[in-house]
Amino acid sequence: MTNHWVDIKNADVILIMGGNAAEAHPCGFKWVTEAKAHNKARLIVVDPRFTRSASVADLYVPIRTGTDIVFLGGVIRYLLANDKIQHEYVRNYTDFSFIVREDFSFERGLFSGYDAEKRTYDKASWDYEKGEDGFVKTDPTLGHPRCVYNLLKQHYARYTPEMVERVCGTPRDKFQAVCDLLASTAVPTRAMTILYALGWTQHSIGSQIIRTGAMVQLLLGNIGVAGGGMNALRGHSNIQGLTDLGLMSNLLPGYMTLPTEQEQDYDQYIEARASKPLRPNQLSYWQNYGKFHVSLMKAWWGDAATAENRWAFDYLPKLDKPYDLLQVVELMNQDKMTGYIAQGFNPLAAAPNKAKVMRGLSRLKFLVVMDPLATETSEFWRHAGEYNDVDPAQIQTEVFRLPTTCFAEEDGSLVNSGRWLQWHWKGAEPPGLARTDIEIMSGLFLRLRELYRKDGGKFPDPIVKLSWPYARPDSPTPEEIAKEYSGRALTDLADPKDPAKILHRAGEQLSGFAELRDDGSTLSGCWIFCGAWTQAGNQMARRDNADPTGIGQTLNWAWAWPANRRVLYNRASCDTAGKPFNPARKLIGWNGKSWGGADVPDFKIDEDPGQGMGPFIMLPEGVARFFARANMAEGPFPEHYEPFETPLGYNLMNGKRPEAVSNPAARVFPGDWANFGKADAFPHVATTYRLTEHFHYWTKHARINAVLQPEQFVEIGEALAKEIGIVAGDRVKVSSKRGYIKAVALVTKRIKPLQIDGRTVHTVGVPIHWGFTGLARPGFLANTLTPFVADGNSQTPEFKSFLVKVEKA
Ligand SMILES: Nc1nc2c(c(=O)[nH]1)N[C@H]1C(S)=C(S)[C@@H](COP(=O)(O)OP(=O)(O)OC[C@H]3O[C@@H](n4cnc5c(=O)[nH]c(N)nc54)[C@H](O)[C@@H]3O)O[C@H]1N2
Ligand SMILES: Nc1nc2c(c(=O)[nH]1)N[C@H]1C(S)=C(S)[C@@H](COP(=O)(O)OP(=O)(O)OC[C@H]3O[C@@H](n4cnc5c(=O)[nH]c(N)nc54)[C@H](O)[C@@H]3O)O[C@H]1N2
Ligand SMILES: [Mo]
Repeated sequence: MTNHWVDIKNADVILIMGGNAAEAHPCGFKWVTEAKAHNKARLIVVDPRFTRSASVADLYVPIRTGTDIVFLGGVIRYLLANDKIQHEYVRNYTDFSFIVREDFSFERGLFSGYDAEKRTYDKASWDYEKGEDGFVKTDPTLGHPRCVYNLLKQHYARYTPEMVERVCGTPRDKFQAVCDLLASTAVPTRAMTILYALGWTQHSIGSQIIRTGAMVQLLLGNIGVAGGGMNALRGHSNIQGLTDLGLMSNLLPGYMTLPTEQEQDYDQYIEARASKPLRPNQLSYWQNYGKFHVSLMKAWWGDAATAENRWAFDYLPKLDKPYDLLQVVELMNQDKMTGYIAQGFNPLAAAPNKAKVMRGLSRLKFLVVMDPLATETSEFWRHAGEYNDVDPAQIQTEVFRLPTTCFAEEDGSLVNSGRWLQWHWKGAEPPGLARTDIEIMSGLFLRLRELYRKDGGKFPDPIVKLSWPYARPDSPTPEEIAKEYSGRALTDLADPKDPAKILHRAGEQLSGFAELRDDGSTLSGCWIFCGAWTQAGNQMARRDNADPTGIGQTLNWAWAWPANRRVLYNRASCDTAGKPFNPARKLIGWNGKSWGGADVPDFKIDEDPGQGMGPFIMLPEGVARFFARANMAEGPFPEHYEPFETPLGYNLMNGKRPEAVSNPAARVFPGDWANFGKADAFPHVATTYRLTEHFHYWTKHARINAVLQPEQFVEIGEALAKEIGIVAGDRVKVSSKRGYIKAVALVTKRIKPLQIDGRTVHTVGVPIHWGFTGLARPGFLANTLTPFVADGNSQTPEFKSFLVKVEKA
């Protein structure tokens, strides 16, 4: 979230699109209710299904899955055509006036530089035009035909209400009603929040859907303000912490990135990330990358990371490709993976195309499952009737189960969607043989290190020299690890402005990331967490909910990254002179000497606004981007592509160009092309989702949840039920190109057929929670049905839109 949960109460308009907050985030949803009750906020829900969120909305609007870019592109067109934008904001705080290179082009669904064979773009032309001084050329009059404003207008001119109706199936009057409500927040005193989750991310074009939403918010001046923002409602209680700490194959902690295999040189690696400003007087805060990086390497390798060995740069793996879930399953299938550790993860249930995952797991030599429960993954080799029709004798994989504790049985911190690090305390002692994940990982590490010490190996240094300074090496405490993430001084640190003044003695906890240095004198395991545990103690354990201005800014409750800031980009809540656009919901302001207010300023604290520094200080532009340059796989402006399994078979937005029906830069493994179904055999659109009564695949082990939602069902609209001759309670068979499941039919008024380009399209809803372990009725895995294709940026699978055929079982 750019904002945070409590801040939702400040919104005047709430758009829930690509998520179902009432069911998947029932506690956080109370802030939506607060906004409606106390702020007369209007709630809009755009979803293929009439959900529990929709049931309390002022406006429910249906949409076909995977077509949100057409809808949002239509909104962009409407806002530009009817001059419903916040002018001062857009002119000063975005790249509207920036001039784009002459060789950049877009034609019928493809941008300049496409290589059809490799399915990737040469992105050189996706850039601004630069002057002799190295800065980007701009045209503040916005008259230049290649300035971002004009290119944007031109790009979305095709996204008309007629197209929205034909592609999304959204009735024109409903679309118009959404446009009017959104446009009402273009004035500086009204704000809209967008709440989204997997209904936007789990598509082959997911990242670009989210960008389109962000562009709408920028046009309306809704980023950086109270009650505004782009708010990703995250999943598992600590999934925000997972990405913060870099637990993705291409990331390092704090959103730093691993070097690629082309980057063998340390200086080259740093220079590519420490971007110089693209406009005069801009901050471009990532120029400090080296300080964050060296402090990380000191945390990981201690004294072994020295100036001479370039802070142990050679110890870092150099990436040839992302090693996300689909890649790993693909490598298993190619016999390129010997073993796999599933820690708190149930890939057989969670990954797409169960048959392919099954084949992959069966080819491993060993599989380690660290989990408090028996999962489908740990039992994948067991015959479970029709649901898991395998012959154990044919599977040679050796499976080890290491029973872990569960989050409620240990102390630690969780990062919520609003970036708050909240400390928690254990509620119970773990049962039986269960051990914490930290103990198990430490045990593995100490034994591996011993093996490397004894036997050597190709390159033992990264393991043997890993810093392990914990009082009990076999069981580091959460407190020790939290202090390390936050960071400390390794030598006495003098004040750069006054060398006689010592800021911190060696060994003291640091106050924040501004103190990090690139000379080896500081250590921090995750720079954005720096300040979470200071000399004053554990900031994450703070529980003072005082809210001095009444807008939900409880700065002494827990601790938010970065720097305890609650609303990112909050400088943009003020005009160019530093006066809040909306004094009634003031976050910060300029008092003539410094910035301050109800939040920690996202700006240089003493920067005079007259100097023209832009509010988006992490970007070299200093302003927000409509034109994404080379940062996205499929183009600098979001463009609609059909899901890989499309009920239409063509793309109306580009005149049915055959090479650009679906995302031309999505990731597909060669063997999977034959595994996509077509509408003639699989005429119904399916989408998968969760229910409040279950948490993925593990609450079916708890009796009360298993009783509440005992078995797999699928939601089918009344018209489709009639067409295939079934009534509520009948058993149906749902098939896709990958396999079939059987389920109880729930016939409902909540899913209506859509009219798409002159034909009727039915949507089928498939909740995801059941399988063949636990106390609920044994059943199929929903992911038997889903396709193996991913967004080319995030590698997230297309769980939300695929084709099936439903028939009476
Ligand atoms: N009770 C409960 N809560 C949970 C979880 C759980 O398992 N149980 N899981 C947690 C996790 S890990 C996550 S990631 C979050 C997920 O949170 P959500 O994303 O809110 O959860 P989903 O149920 O997957 O909801 C997706 C919604 O998007 C809609 N949708 C599908 N396709 C499209 C589309 O193309 N466009 C639009 N506009 N909408 C579409 C679906 O109909 C559905 O209503 O929930 C978290 N919260
Ligand atoms: N078709 C379809 N597929 C989907 C989705 C979808 O919407 N549609 N959503 C996707 C999403 S967003 C997600 S997040 C995944 C979820 O997929 P998973 O993360 O695999 O699902 P969970 O059942 O939450 O698995 C978590 C496991 O962690 C264990 N666990 C709990 N506490 C601890 C602990 O402290 N330590 C350890 N080691 N284990 C613990 C639980 O027992 C459980 O088995 O599913 C994905 N798959
Ligand atoms: Mo998730």
